[in-house]
Amino acid sequence: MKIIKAKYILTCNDNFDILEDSAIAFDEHIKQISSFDNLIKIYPDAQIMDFKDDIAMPAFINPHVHLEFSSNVSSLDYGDFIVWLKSVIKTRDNLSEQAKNKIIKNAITTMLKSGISTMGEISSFGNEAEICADSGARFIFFNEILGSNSENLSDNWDKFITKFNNSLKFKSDKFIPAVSIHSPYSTHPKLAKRALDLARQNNLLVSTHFLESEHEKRWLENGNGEFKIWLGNFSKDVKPFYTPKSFLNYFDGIRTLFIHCVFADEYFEYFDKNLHCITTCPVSNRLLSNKLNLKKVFDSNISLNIATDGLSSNISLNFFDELRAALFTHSDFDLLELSKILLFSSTNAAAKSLGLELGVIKSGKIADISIIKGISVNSKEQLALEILLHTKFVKKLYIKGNECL
Ligand code: MCF
Ligand code: FE
Repeated sequence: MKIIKAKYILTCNDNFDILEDSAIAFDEHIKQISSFDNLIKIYPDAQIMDFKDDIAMPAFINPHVHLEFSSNVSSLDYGDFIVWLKSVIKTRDNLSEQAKNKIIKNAITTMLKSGISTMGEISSFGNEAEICADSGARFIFFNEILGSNSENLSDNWDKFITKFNNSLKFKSDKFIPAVSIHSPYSTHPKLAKRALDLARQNNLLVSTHFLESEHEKRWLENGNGEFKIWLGNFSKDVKPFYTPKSFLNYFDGIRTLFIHCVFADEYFEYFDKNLHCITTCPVSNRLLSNKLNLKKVFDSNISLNIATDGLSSNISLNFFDELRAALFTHSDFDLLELSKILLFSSTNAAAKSLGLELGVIKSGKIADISIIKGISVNSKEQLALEILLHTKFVKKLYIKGNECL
């Protein structure tokens, strides 16, 4: 048993309660939250972690990253989604070839140091599974499927299922194999259906990029625009596989993370509010398209979480960098309110959407806890904001009760 003594505990519970001068008793799970004096009476043999000047909070969840792109610095072109996509197609084999073990391990370490315990890895090639499984972090390992050419469907399926079966070898409570349908413009309905049936039968989590750019919206709604011109280079008489609505129907009954959704406002009403959530990647969205309509997400009662995306469309995998970007991006929100929303979305809400028993400092939850260097504030109301403004790295990170930094 361990006891953390802290100046503040950000519980990230539904009321966003902040406790003062309290302590947390935990092993793999959180056992009890009470005064330090009380807890040492109940657990006299516990190991004491004295962070009396610091802040304890649930570790972050970064549900969407592409580690295979971690070697990118400036090889990809930004400012327009299609321009970016063309540069990805040209360089993605090279980039993934350069993303040697060391680069991927460094990327994971950056994330851990910024207080992320749980990472959603989108895997295009599958070679990083073992590194992820051995990293100490908790991984949802989303095996990506894509392919639009109806003549290559069985090749694309074989690639996916080989990757998926390989990921099953590492399966544990901290390495959870899952499925990623790349996007409606890149994944043939036959592939999507087959992969989603697999997800349904095995209760797997699913992730998909959805309505990330205006080009994608135009393509799915009207079958024209830049996507038509670009896809027309590969085959003639190209037509969209789905409308936005028919694409959403494929995810019926499946716990799914819809990534980006920058141009999806008018389709929010068709999301399953219990099973479907939106993952926003503020930096990536700025580089490739636009910002998410956050107000509309909340008005539609859709659960939100926040992710870095990969270094394919970001300059940092540090979660505090991403949260600060979110804070400055969504300037139509009250500053203090948004600070709380961002911390809540990256812990409690994200855990719920992934079906994980963590993300809240509450007895019974898995002990994924980070310690943040104490900040003097005039009022507790300012604490969430000041944490976002001043933190780059956490002081300590516990995953499933074990110190991993
Ligand atoms: O999330 C960003 C932007 N949207 C779509 N895809 C990707 C992102 N970062 C990397 N990707 C990958 C994706 O997984 O780029 C490829 C896919 O493998 C594009 S399609 C060949
Ligand atoms: Fe992505």
